[in-house]
Amino acid sequence: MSRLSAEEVQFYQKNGYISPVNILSEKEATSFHEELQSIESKYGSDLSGLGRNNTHQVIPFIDQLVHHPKILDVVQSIIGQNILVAGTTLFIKEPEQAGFISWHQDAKYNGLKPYNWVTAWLALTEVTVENGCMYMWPGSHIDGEREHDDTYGENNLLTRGQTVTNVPEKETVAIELRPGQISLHHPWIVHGSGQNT
Ligand SMILES: O=C(O)CCC(=O)C(=O)O
Repeated sequence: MSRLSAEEVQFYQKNGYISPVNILSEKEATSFHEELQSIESKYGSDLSGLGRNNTHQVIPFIDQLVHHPKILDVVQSIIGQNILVAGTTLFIKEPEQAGFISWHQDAKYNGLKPYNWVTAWLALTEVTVENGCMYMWPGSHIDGEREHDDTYGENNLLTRGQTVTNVPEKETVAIELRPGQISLHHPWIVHGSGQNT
């Protein structure tokens, strides 16, 4: 059983995220990363665009990961035991690419209602400020929906470059992870991520 503690659940409810949570060993995460790379080389090109979405439906090890008992235990601590995997995305930031993700709220555009869901991100490699980790604005989920401007930024990895303006960047927290750790975030938390420098 690897449920979150009462303090961790309270932290999530207050701040809109919890991180890091240990799931896999670094060795296990690295071996999953190697498997992903071998799939990319077998098919002759890197996974890109829509090819990074819902890969749990076609890649057995990702299907195994979305049903990983430790991840399900942690998710259960937040939303209860009736769990449906609504989708998966691989956020791969190659060093030579300038992609970033502007400040946004997931619930604003992904269409899932009611807002009793949670996003869990698992790091297969080290995730740092330098290689484009996420940043969370603690407590920003409390007021619900915020206005977004569609910026269609050239290097913005969001489809419309949807952006919340006036985010107090000094209050935001970098979500750095070791391979095998996850972060979880609330549908209404304002968050974004930098590029891999
Ligand atoms: O992993 C990232 O870089 C960004 C993920 C994100 O913004 C999201 O979960 O909505």
